[in-house]
Amino acid sequence: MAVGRLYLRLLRAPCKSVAQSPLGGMPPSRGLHAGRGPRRLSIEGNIAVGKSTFVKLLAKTYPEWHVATEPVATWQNVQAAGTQKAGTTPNLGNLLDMMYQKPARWSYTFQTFSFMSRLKVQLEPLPEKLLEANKAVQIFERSVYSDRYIFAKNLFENGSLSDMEWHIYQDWHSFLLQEFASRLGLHGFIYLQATPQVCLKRLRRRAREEEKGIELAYLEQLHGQHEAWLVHKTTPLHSEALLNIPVLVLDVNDDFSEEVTKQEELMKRVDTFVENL
Ligand code: UDP
Ligand code: D5M
Ligand code: MG
Repeated sequence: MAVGRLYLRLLRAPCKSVAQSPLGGMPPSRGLHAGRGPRRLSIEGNIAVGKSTFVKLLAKTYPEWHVATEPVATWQNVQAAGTQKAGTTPNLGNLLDMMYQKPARWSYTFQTFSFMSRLKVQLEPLPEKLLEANKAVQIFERSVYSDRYIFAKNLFENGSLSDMEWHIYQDWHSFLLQEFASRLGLHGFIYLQATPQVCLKRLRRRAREEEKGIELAYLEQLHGQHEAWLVHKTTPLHSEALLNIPVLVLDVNDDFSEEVTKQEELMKRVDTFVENL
């Protein structure tokens, strides 16, 4: 389609913003999927709210979609890259555990590593099956945005990142997001919402070793960050485009891991949301 005609079509589309994105090629905001390329969504939510469970459910319901889980295993087992001395072990340790044990020492390091691993996941080329699909959908468990607007921000506010670290972090984060804008953009967020108490119950049930010391207060802080960013929209963001990305809020306080009726209800909401992107 000629660019002019496409532009006219976009202008006529009801309730859809055509404001020029400050992020260049980043998918523009509010339900504006230009009809080409995959719809890209991130599943957001507190620790242990059920994101991985939800992503698995999506994969089962929509086998044609491409889903990417959070690279937690990479953080739990950091491998040295080719530069280690002969005879030394390539396993550098469990950075997730190190961060929880000594947050002031390892939080900044963790942010650099988690950002890189999320960046790589979000930049991966489209799988073959999506290239051929009519309406392709890509799902990510969390994103480079939650890294910053949930975790890094919270670690700064609770004193685990210094002023200097937070400043430097934001500087390179904004720079890299702009550099990769055309390939990083998302068209929607699905926010799995539950009380910190429910998350704590699920966290204890999962019993991930590194998370044994997590207390309700930390989940309450993270809950507040999610609500501020995705519901109240009071979190200061690096770009307006991000503010306008549509958010589907799903209440998952009731168990959905075994409840077929609840699962069907959630999938229906996702279906409608994705259709309208
Ligand atoms: N879980 C649950 N009910 C739910 C969703 C999840 O009991 O409705 C359990 C799930 O089996 C796991 C824990 O809660 O033991 C955390 O879920 P998950 O790993 O999916 O959470 P994430 O940290 O990825 O958000
Ligand atoms: O999240 C996986 C685990 O990793 C959980 O303990 C939170 C932690 N996590 C994820 N991203 C970050 C950042 N950027 N900083 C600090 N901690 C982080 P789960 O919710 O279980 O999928
Ligand atoms: Mg998970």
